[in-house]
Amino acid sequence: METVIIAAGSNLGNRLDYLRKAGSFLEEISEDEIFKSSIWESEPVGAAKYTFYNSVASITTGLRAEELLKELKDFEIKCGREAKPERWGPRILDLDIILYGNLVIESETLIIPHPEYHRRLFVLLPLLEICKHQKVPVSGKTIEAMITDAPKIVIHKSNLSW
Ligand code: PH2
Ligand code: MG
Ligand code: MG
Repeated sequence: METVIIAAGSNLGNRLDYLRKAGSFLEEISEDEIFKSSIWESEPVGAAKYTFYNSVASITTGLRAEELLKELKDFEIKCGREAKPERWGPRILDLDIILYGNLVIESETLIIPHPEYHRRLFVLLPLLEICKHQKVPVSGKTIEAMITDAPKIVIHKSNLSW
């Protein structure tokens, strides 16, 4: 069993509804209680457009990382996401593996830890809510330290629950 951090984002359609669906799905696949951050509203980063709802969850799973990735992709598609979306195009639901225990892998299909998350406040601020003191693999940095160094964006914590 591993503790896995998954980031959820949506910037298309009924964003809250999609995050709530994702929350129920993560509860179903987790072998233990899951921990969910608040929902944060954040400006699009990179070439993306439209404001996102973002959140992160910590789950427990016996699935291997590649198997978990497949489950997440299948669920995105089941919710109505296109199978081959544009890189920066709007998405009803994006579920990314951020950390998988202390695993470090770099394959054709999967890089863990997620290669960009340490620069993304829309992942780091929710992550701080659910695991404050964790030091992460590879850099050994704390989440607080990554937050200090990450590029600033417009981001607000909402009162919505998922
Ligand atoms: N996801 C991206 C690109 N840009 N910006 C925000 N604010 N939130 C996201 O989830 C996001 C993004 C690619 O998946
Ligand atoms: Mg993704
Ligand atoms: Mg993503």
